[in-house]
Amino acid sequence: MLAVLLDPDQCKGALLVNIVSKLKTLTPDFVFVGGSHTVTSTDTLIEFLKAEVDTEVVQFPGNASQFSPKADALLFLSLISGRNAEFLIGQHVNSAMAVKNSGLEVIPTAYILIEGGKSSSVEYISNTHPIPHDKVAIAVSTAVAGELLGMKLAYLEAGSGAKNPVSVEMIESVRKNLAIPLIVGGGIKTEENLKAAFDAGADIVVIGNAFESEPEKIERFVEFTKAYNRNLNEN
Ligand code: 1GP
Repeated sequence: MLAVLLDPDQCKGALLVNIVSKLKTLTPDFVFVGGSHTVTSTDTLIEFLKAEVDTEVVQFPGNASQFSPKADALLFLSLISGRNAEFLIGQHVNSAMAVKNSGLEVIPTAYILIEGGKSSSVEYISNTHPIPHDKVAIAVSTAVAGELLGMKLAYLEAGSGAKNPVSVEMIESVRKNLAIPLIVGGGIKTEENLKAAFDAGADIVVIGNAFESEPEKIERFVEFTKAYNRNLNEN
């Protein structure tokens, strides 16, 4: 499946209007909303998306202040590659009652940051170290720990705008050791990157930057994902 990521800090004005006009007719599987740096509610953006597009809107928040009860679901992310309590449990406590009272679908997510060839906003803002790109066994143990803790999704994140996406070897090994669905994102720019992530076992691929710089790619990537699924079903 394909998720189009809208970062409220990057995706606004004419760019937002352009992307939303495409999302009205194209149907990716999800629209994710969130960013590392935003410190306000995403209410207005989510309200706008819900009014304009048919795709499910899933929050992918960088902190508690981004929470909006207006989305369809919330990835309740715990940054388990890091050792900063604020992003393991602190932000969760801050938003817990608002999240619970909203009645929203909440998906506990093992969020795992992988080194992507350049320093990422997540790394800087969360003040955590990513798992080195080639340390597959550490990524596997981290994801399995998340699953054992009861998390319902694992997310391998190379960081927005990463130079190198998460490696095929790492995706394959994590996939092999997990029963829960696997999300992969960060630095995926081409159909080849997308195919490699799907082939390696990603259930959902998240793309932000590539669509912000070339919104016309959305159509190609949505079509590519549909064709990939048709192929899977036929074979
Ligand atoms: C970032 O995984 C997402 O959180 C998407 O990354 O912006 O590099 O596509 P890109």
